[in-house]
Amino acid sequence: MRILILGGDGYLGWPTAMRFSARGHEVSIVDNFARRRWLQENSTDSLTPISDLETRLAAWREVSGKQIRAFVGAMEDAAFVDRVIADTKPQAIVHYAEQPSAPYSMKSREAAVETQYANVIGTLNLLFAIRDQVPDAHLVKLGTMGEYGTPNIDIEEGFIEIEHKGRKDTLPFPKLPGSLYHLSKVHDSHNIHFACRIWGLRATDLNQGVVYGVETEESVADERLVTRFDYDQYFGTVLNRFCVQAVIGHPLTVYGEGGQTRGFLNIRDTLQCVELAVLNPADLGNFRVFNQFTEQFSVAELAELVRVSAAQVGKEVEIRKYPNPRIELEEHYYNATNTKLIDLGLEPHLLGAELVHSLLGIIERHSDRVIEAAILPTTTWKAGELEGELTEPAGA
Ligand code: USQ
Repeated sequence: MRILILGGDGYLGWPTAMRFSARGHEVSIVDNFARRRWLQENSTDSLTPISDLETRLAAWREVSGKQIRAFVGAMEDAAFVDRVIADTKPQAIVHYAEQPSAPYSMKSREAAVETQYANVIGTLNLLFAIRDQVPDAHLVKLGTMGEYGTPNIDIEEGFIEIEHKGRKDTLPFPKLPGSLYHLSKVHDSHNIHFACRIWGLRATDLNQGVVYGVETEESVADERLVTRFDYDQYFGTVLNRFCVQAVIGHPLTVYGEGGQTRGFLNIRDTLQCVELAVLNPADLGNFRVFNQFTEQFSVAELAELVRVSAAQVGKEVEIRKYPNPRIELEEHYYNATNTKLIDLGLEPHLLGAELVHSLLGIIERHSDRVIEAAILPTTTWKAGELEGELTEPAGA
């Protein structure tokens, strides 16, 4: 298939590009290196030393004998998006090209606007390009489990059958996102659903949980192929952060009580899920939603897993409760459905001590690169404490 990967230089995009290329698909990628820039602006960097895109592509050619085409530009640039779609005529488009961090989106008004503009306008540009040039193409969009928030009922896969005043319908599942980033994905979902209903496009929204891990089948072949691994307050996800903290002897940063429960998955399973979605496309006019995670854990459970696993390899780790910089429930009901990808054949890599040991080993090799100042949160969710932006005191 001709597959276009948007955000193909990122944490998940780069491994996804290699995965499809290895399997003989014709892969093109788009990126504007925003992720590299955001990290730099926040005086931090990927733990793994990542090559620039040119080196990655050359290394991939050398290792696999296969070619990945690259386009450098921003999804907010409509003319650029149109040109890429015209040039590549994709049959499937995997869209990761968004600002992915909740804390970053809450950092300042500027960062919030940047997040929603890049994510919502970028996706909108893409929808028009698909409508006008490749209306049969299947859009596989990376959404987030965080669109649903933490309601006190079971979370369904995108839609819920409800009975109201004696009548029944199947409607989009209610959304209660916890950050302006997560909200940007809600806006995307609505726009994509609209494009499927009104223009007859086809799309799969992958509502992904929190990803952990770094190695994939393809990335281990050559060190120039490694993907990024972030552990800073903005772009590091919780388990990756805890593992870095364990290696450098920093207390594990549990925010608040640690009862926050989320869906999690291994980076290898992200690739499996995206591949399953691409190979089993939605019908024309259909907007599908898959909940993309394999297991649920609370933050406290993850901290305990890291503590115990680290102890097994001789590392003493302290778990510490920090004041929660976010506004979120710290004890809550959480039960999300995730059967659609399993039905398509997903075989999960489950989380255990072995994976943590392997992550600790990889981190150890690069531990001299850890920038400790980037770990503790400085951005908070609370009104009046948005970094450097609010001029009026709260409530004024
Ligand atoms: N947390 C801690 N300590 C930390 C970091 C996080 O206790 O040092 C807590 C957070 O307060 C939150 C939970 O761990 O309750 C998850 O936080 P996270 O930073 O790992 O994940 P989140 O902000 O939800 O965002 C990440 C990705 C995002 C994706 C989302 C999926 O960055 O792109 O959409 O996971 S989900 O969480 O299902 O919405």
